[in-house]
Amino acid sequence: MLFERLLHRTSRTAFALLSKRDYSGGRLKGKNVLITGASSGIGEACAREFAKEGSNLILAARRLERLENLKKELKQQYGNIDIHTVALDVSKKQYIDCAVIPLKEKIDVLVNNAGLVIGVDHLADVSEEAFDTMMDTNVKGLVFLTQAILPGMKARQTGHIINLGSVAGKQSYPGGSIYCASKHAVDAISRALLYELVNTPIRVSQICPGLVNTEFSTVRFRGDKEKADNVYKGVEPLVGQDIAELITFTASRPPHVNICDMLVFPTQQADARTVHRREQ
Ligand code: NDP
Ligand code: 8X3
Repeated sequence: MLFERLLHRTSRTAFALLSKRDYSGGRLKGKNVLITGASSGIGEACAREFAKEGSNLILAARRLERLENLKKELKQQYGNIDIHTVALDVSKKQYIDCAVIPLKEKIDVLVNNAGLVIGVDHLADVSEEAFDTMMDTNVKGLVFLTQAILPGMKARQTGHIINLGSVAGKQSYPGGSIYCASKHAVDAISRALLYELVNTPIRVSQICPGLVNTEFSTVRFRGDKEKADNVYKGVEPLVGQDIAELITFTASRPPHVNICDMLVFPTQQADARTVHRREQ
């Protein structure tokens, strides 16, 4: 009995220690982190994870009210960090040019996360509007924002750019031509940047998730929640926090370590089209 109680207490202590594991080594404390698309999903989860690590946050998205609510919540939880919010549509270059991005010259980590997919139309039927929206957001937005932030990183000879790629940037599938093209572009841009910055201390990483249950599919199906939920039926998808933890892990490696490219699936996914689903 005594032995059992001792064992129980020891395993509880071990669990408590494990759950407090500090993989970041405190390296993110006080860093200025700009996250685009922080009003939902992966971006919002990133805000929570970086806040937990003591980073200062600059949160950008179109839905300012959501950012303000998130800021309020995180400020209550972690009073000692600075949090700024920016209403920003990354698909409009003129908005990026004239947006007041707090600490623009002092961004340590840029998480280029804002992105979307519209529809599952085959190429022949893709509207020009959907085409433009995906390219302007996922590719041009990422490029223009990087162009706005990179000079400050170069001047300070420090920084980390973390781009949200996708399995769709490694592999195309029917009904995803333009989205896949946009994420293949993110893949190409991330790699080119890696070469261009190899002689600097600035790091470039790409995180490429498979199925993550966020508002992503609801946006894809233009608000049709039932169709969106079907995407995750019979499988346990990733959630925003799973990716956010990998992003903070990536950002918190020592300066000589760069995780360049990370492909992340739920365990029951093997590629963009191969997903093992339980019988319903
Ligand atoms: P969500 O739809 O939950 O979040 C998307 C975020 O992007 C929102 O905060 C949205 O904010 C923002 N956003 C969209 N358009 C713009 C714009 N023009 N300007 C500024 N912000 C914008 O989806 P996820 O969190 O899943 O997506 C985040 C990233 O992860 C995307 O790049 C996506 O391609 C990628 N990804 C997602 C996967 C998934 O399965 N969910 C898998 C692989 C990659 P707002 O509407 O307020 O502007
Ligand atoms: C999102 C993953 O498979 O819907 O980038 O394209 S997928």
